Amino acid sequence: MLKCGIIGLPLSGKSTVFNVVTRAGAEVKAYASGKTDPNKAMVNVPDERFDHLVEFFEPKKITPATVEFVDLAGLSRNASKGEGVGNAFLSFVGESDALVHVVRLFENPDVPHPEDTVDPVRDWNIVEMELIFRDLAVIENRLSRLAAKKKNIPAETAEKDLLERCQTCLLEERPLRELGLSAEELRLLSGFAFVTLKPELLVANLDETQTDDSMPQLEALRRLAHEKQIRLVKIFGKMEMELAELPEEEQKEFMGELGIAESGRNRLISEAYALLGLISFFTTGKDEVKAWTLLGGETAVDAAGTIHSDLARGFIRAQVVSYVDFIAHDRSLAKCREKGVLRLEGKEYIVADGDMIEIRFNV
Ligand SMILES: Nc1nc2c(ncn2[C@@H]2O[C@H](COP(=O)(O)OP(=O)(O)OP(=O)(O)O)[C@@H](O)[C@H]2O)c(=O)[nH]1
Ligand SMILES: [Mg+2]
Repeated sequence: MLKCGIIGLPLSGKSTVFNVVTRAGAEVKAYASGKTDPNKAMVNVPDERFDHLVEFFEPKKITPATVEFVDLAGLSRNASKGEGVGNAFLSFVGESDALVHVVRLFENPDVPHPEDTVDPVRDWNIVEMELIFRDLAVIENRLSRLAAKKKNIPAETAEKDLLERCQTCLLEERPLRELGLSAEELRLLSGFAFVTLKPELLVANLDETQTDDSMPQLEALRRLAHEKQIRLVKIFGKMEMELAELPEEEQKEFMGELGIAESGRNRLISEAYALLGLISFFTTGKDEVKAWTLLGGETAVDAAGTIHSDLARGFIRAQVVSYVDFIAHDRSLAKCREKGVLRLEGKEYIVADGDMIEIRFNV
């Protein structure tokens, strides 16, 4: 199961954002909770195509794609040195596939700021440095073990070279994701669970009164996001959390009044899904309409294996039509076949986002 870990300084609004996304109703306090066991919840990935297919097929069962969100304790300065919730926190970060980094823009005299003032760029840097320190410590540990050996085998020498490159990058205060490592190098490093390799989404947590899109702190954050090539999402945390607790109808009404087109919830989930490089394919029918998740670049046989290992083992062909073509041809498979947009693909076919797939197999 894919996991998005929500990180940030204490009292930046992480649990609030978690509630916006998951509607799980996690506890939100005006003082740092310092708890180490994270809140977790699964969410359905919003997808209009999926909704449309459900409407059309009217299946007995509906199974949307899901992602898990994990709300972690606040990471403070010196966490990598074991202060605060330190190590427990960092091990949870290591288990996440992607990071949702919440920074505080909201002013709220009732909620203290661990650094006393609101300064999102500074806060982002504090957390980022802690993540860098964590990865550096892992590397130093491994390098000293390798150095302690009398003789390194060739694989260890290669590992050492790669780790030293990573170390240099981190010492320049750059995250490992900026190093542009090859798939092979990433595979070699996968056991270390480096946290600065994880894709990151930046969430600016605003108070509902901060509607000025050009406020200096938001601009500064935008520049940072641009420079670091991180996606930035704005959230009116407290207000959207309250909104998320209302029934769907009332939410729409409120959003209309506030001039928000898409809820922060939907935006955040979709962004996180895209951040993870995930795509969806669909299986459809009267029994069930289901959205399945693949990594971009995976093949028809991977798709088959996601559904059931038997389908991968006995794979013959995949019958594929894209959602867009299906809609364009009156939602008729017969018409799609006639026009040649319904295809039979082999094992190596790279699945595209929105493909509707039926696996032909024989076991
Ligand atoms: N005014 C305002 N207050 C907010 C906003 N977001 C969060 N808060 C308040 O800030 C306090 C902390 O919010 P949480 O979501 O618990 O923050 P957290 O980052 O999870 O805190 P820890 O888990 O203790 O590190 C709560 O009292 C929230 O109501 C916001 O957008 N506007
Ligand atoms: Mg919290």
